[in-house]
Amino acid sequence: MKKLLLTGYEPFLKFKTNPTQAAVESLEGKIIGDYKIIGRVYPVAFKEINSLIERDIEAVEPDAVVSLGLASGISSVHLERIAINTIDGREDNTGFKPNGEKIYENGADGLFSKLPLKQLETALLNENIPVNISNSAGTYLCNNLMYSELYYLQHKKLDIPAGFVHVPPSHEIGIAQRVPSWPQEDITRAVHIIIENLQSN
Ligand code: PCA
Repeated sequence: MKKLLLTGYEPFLKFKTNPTQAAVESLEGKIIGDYKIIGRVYPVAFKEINSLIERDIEAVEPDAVVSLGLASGISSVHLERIAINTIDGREDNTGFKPNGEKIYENGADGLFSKLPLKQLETALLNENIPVNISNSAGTYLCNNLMYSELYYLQHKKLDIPAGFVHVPPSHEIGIAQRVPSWPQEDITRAVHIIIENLQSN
């Protein structure tokens, strides 16, 4: 049985929950399509994230990696196309505030997703899930994780589907922050559909 490493994030900044944590926890251990799901929930910590994803790829030896993050303000699933070699923005959960540093000194400016984005977009639309292919994963932890994941796989010559998906807030956050939100079950269902449709195009 193939293994899929599914990662989410813990709550951060003003968000008291993170729908990606709930999605990972509910899909962990399940068999979806070709894959057994191995779930991990990461801390929102710049100084830890590179070694966490490297450690987990090494330990799990996944056949695919799907990483998830919350993006407040979006109202569709965002299939991220590219990660860029920089970190910037608000402070993380340890109090560290990035300031435009590179993630890897000698890394490429950008690394493209290794998920079949067009195929996933079609699959989600067919299931009536609003979705867009996004051309920026930002400069915060999610972009950092996407970049370091793709960098590590490239470095190890591991040619497997891998990439990043941003999801909208769940209603809990939507109500507290007055931002567009989705039911948690739709967010989890979108992730399920993505995994079911990962088979190479
Ligand atoms: N979203 C943030 C970091 C953690 C999360 O779930 C981001 O988009 O960078």
